[in-house]
Amino acid sequence: MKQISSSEAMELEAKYGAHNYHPLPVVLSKGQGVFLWSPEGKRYFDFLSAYSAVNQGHCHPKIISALKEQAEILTLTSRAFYNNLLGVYEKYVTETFGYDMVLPMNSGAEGDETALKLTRKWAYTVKGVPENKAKIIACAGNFHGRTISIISMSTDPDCTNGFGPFTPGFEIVPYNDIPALEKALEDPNVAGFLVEPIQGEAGVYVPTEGYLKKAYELCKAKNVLFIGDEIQTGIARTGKMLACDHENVKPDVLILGKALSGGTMPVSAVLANKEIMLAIKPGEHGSTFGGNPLACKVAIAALEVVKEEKLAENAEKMGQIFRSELENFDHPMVQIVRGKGLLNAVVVKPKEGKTAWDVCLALRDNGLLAKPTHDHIIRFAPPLVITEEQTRECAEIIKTTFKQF
Ligand code: IF1
Repeated sequence: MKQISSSEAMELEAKYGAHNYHPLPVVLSKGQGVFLWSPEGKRYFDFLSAYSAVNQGHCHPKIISALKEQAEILTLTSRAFYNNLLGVYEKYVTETFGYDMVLPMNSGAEGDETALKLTRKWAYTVKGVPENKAKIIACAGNFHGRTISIISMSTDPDCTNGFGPFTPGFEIVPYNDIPALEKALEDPNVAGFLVEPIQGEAGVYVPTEGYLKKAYELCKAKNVLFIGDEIQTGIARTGKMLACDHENVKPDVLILGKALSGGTMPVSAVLANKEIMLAIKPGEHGSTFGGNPLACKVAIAALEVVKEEKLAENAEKMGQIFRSELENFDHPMVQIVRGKGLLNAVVVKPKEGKTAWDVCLALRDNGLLAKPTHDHIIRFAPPLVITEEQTRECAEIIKTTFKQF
């Protein structure tokens, strides 16, 4: 196929594609490891990692060969029949994260929707909440996906304006606020508490040490399911296999996505123990592609890479280097540096009308790709395969770029 130029690519998207995004003006046509290239051959360090979906690095050879091999054998059977890889994958992923069972889905939003349905079903059939009275508590500033029920929990007008009416049964509490959660848990109809261990979209909002543990204990005391959305924070991103591991919290319901496939295809999963998972009976939930053999093969390879290459340990080490480099950097626009592992962000103070967006444009020109979230926060999240030398080089690029302002 003819290689189109960056400008042609952007023109085509503007003309034929829905305008549901405002991308940074850069076009990518090749990825390998921590690098991305434009059609014109310019190389960039990827500091977004497709929002933590390519933790293993772009086009990881082991994951790609698993994808290619299975693609020529069997890609999809639907769950109307069994296939030879789903059980093997289910055993592998449940043993990896320490749960009895897994319900395989595709996108992260489908993972969250599945967790919400599972929690409600458990509330009615196990906890004994009256039918249609189940409530799920979520946090202000959350991001769990874009479906109508999920945005019904959102406090971000960009996610909700013009999409009503909304699904009932959700209550919002401030994030990182134990007293507020304790009060909300007084309601006997509460079925679950859905939380991101670190709020990614909110701007890498790391809660107070002990928040997750205390929240978990309060849920346990009220027989409420602690639902951990680790779609962005999981799979080694924050320096542990799961961000909840930093506080030794084991969610009753765990939601995974993104890097579960190493960024090759949508693969998500909901993990829980038997007494919760078996609340959903045959025929009550599923999806055409959920648990397809191609996804199973790829997800096993993607998780093996995380373990074999010790990506959690590397994320921990490189994250400390990255934050220390930037914390010692004095610049009027760099207000706060925060994060865990290789999920970090810089809160930018506008200067003479220049904003985080302008900084990201300049970073792009200097060969590093990152994107602002909520106007004034730049998230820095490279693939977890980044080396120490590359980490230091990128910290220099970021500092040099800020010095241009
Ligand atoms: C977009 C944000 C990040 C997620 C968590 C579930 C999902 C996501 C914690 C849903 C997805 C993506 C979606 C993408 C941009 C990106 C994002 F900016 F939207 F909020 F990462 F922070 N739970 N996050 O982060 O997974 O259905 O997308 O597979 O929609 O713009 P998905």
